[in-house]
Amino acid sequence: MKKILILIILLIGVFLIISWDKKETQDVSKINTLNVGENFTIFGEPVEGDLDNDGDLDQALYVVEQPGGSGSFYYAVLAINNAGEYKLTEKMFLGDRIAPQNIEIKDGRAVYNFADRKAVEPMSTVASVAKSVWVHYNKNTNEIGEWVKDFEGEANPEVMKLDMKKWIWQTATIDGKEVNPKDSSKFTIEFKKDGIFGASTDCNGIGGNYSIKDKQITFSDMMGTLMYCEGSQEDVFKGILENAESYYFTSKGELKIELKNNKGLAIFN
Ligand SMILES: [Ca+2]
Repeated sequence: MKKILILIILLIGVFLIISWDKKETQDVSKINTLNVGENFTIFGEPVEGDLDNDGDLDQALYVVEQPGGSGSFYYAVLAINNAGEYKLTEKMFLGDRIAPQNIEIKDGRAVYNFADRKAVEPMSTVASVAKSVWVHYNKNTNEIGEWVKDFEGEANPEVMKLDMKKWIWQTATIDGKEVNPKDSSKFTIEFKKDGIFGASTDCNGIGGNYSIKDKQITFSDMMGTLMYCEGSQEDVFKGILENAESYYFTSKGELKIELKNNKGLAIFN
């Protein structure tokens, strides 16, 4: 009788251990079961942090594509946590045969640190140039892009600046709706070094001041010519400037301006 009792207790114990183990494995492996795409694998351990500013932990990961041949293409991908379900963003290319070091979470962004080669060095050279790519997640569009931090005074041609060109408005998402300029070429904005900007719409010219602090941008003292044009989209464009909150650049060469209160986003190129 005693033996049977001990046996039963042992069996219960074993059962508990097995089910506990299973539970743990499921939680940990959740991220690893994400389908990152054919020929892609997750490289190293994902790093946790809040990347969409909603208080829960998201994940940043390296994925590597080995399509065959000698290339190994590394990408940044974020897994955004929605009540325990992770949704992957698109992939952002980092480099071919780079040497990933780690990922840090800073100011709600994922910083990918890795070693790459100089542009002039052949692929056979060991990657030795330290690089950090700040990856910014946009909640409104579920897109990621490179965020260029503190570029003032940089002479690197790869680093984008507000005053590098005349920006042309391409599209916007405002209150969940896509808004496209009827004639994109008419909506432009130019940033001068002294904090003054000049813009044009499909009707008037606008000018004023802008100020930048960290990633934040504010347009102020806006003035313009006062022509009236039937069917003009000037109010939409002015609304973008008036509601601008922050900006960043993407690897596609775009300038993205995010609006206050998650109202939306405008894309310039
Ligand atoms: Ca989050």
